Amino acid sequence: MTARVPLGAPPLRVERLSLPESLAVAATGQSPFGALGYGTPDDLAWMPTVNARVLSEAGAMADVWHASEHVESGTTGVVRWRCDGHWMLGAIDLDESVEKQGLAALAQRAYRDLFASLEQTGCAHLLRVWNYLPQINGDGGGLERYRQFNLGRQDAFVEAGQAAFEGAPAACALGIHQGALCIRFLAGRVPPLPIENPRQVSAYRYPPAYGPRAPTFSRAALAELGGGDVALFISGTASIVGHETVHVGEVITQTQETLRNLEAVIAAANERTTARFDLARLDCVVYVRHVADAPLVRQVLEAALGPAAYTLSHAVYLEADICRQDLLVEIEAHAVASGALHA
Ligand code: 3EB
Repeated sequence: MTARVPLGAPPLRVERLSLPESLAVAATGQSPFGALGYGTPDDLAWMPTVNARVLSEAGAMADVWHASEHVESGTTGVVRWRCDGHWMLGAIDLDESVEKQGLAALAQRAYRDLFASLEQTGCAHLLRVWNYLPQINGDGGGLERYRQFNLGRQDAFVEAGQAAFEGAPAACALGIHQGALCIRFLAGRVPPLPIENPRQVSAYRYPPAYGPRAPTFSRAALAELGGGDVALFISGTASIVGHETVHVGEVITQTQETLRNLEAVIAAANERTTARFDLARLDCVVYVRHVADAPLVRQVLEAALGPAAYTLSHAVYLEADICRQDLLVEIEAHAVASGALHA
């Protein structure tokens, strides 16, 4: 028996589907709670999309979330959200050419509204955040745009009284070539359990060499979903040991190091739950800076996991810039397994 998810809360479920499968789910009339689309059309209100080129053969994909059938949608400032009273999915798209604000100020405004939307819906706890920034490695007037983003994001967390260090949500931050500043998030009524990676310095403790403000995220988070299930949300994971990039310029060894980091995060998570998570059973998104590297990354995954691994057949490959100029690949993931969090 799980006691932490409030009584009466519908269990949250997720499935990774092709675009046609996702549209078929929606066509049954039982409109899904919400989805995060990869390379999907940008006109589906329930499926905010990530504006990055899909490199995997299956083409456009979506992570479709299901909760109760009573989904309310609304807006809070710049946030569009869907909420069933227990779980919430939110999306922000801010076009910098329209907003005429620097990226730090824009990020701060986006996160201010994000926290206001959590308050409005009562889903006070962030389970996972996905950040997509146009030209992430570009110069934003003397400071790299990712570093500007980190400034505004941390300011907003501190201003809202949200955990900006220990207890920060699981997240990723990737660069898209063009489009709006996009933030997507999943929230619930129960705080998740943050997980760090013993091989890496916590990102919120990165030294100032990486920018005036540290990135605001935990390496992973565990959350009970109801129905006896636990979710593991693994943040963007790359070839970083301690706080330093390793294997600069080498996509194959960067991928191998990334897998070691994923293993370490999964092992740390497994210590905190009766659920069993496994590198070979993840829904991954693999971001590659250079399209030509995608087959090499795939070969490393296949060699490490075996050709029949679930992780391999369910991975979505996207072309994206990684937040550090010297990183060529980043992998994020989620998984759901039956179990409970340790008391
Ligand atoms: C790293 O480990 C790689 O700024 O939200 C990974 C996940 C990274 C999330 C973020 C950045 C973020 O530092 C970059």
